[in-house]
Amino acid sequence: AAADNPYERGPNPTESLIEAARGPFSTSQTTVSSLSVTGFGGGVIYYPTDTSQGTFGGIAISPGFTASWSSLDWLGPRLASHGFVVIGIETNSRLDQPASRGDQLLAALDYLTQRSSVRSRVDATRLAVAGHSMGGGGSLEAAKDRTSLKAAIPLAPWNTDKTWPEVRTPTLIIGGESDTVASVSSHSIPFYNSLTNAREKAYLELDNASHFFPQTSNTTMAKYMISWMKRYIDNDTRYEQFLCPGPSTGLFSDISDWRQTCPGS
Ligand code: 9J3
Ligand code: ZN
Repeated sequence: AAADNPYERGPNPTESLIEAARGPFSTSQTTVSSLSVTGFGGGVIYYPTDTSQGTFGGIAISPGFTASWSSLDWLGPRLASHGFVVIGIETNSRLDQPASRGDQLLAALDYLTQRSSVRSRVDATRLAVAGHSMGGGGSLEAAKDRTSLKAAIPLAPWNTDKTWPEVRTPTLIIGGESDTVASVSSHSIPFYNSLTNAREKAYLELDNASHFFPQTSNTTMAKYMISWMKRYIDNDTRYEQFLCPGPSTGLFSDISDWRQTCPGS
């Protein structure tokens, strides 16, 4: 019950709740001009309109190489409607590399919690990062640099650095089985294997998915992102049922691989 966990938000989860196009919270959004911030390129903030339940955790998300936030923007309301304040960022340059994207994700979280118009809605102690491709590589960089982050979700991550023992943050890597830009054999899987000090980790591989799976609405990706963010930003153990044991990977699944360190094991 909420009495046991002050960060719990929303009803008891069901499979249909986490698969739905929207979660239980109504959301609004506000654009952040690049001219009003430093350290990243502006973006869009999505937030629950409800102010009656206390603060929400915060999530910063980076697009990939040459892409803008609009490439991922379906994720803004999808995640915010489950009770998170989400900032989807523009990078300073669309050519920025993963280490820079990591720094920009952290600058965006600092902006969100310290200066943004919604700062009073965000709990600055419960923050997370995600991103696509070089933005996914950037989310590993951000977690390495700021071990207080509660969750990280690299999506089809790309990075020349293959080893991430410095990361402590619970990290869910989502890869596409048929990705030829950031192949899972050279990126997601070595990254997952190298997360030897992450408090928890999981690897979700989407069957036959290309590098660009995060750029269109994807129910499987969304339901595990929501579950991971709820479990580790909100410490909401009601979501553990979707993560441990994880999904099946059989003939009729759209998941080709699932690996994890089950919470508590
Ligand atoms: O952000 C990405 O899509 C990275 C993949 C890539 O284009 O790497 C080649 C330099
Ligand atoms: Zn397959």
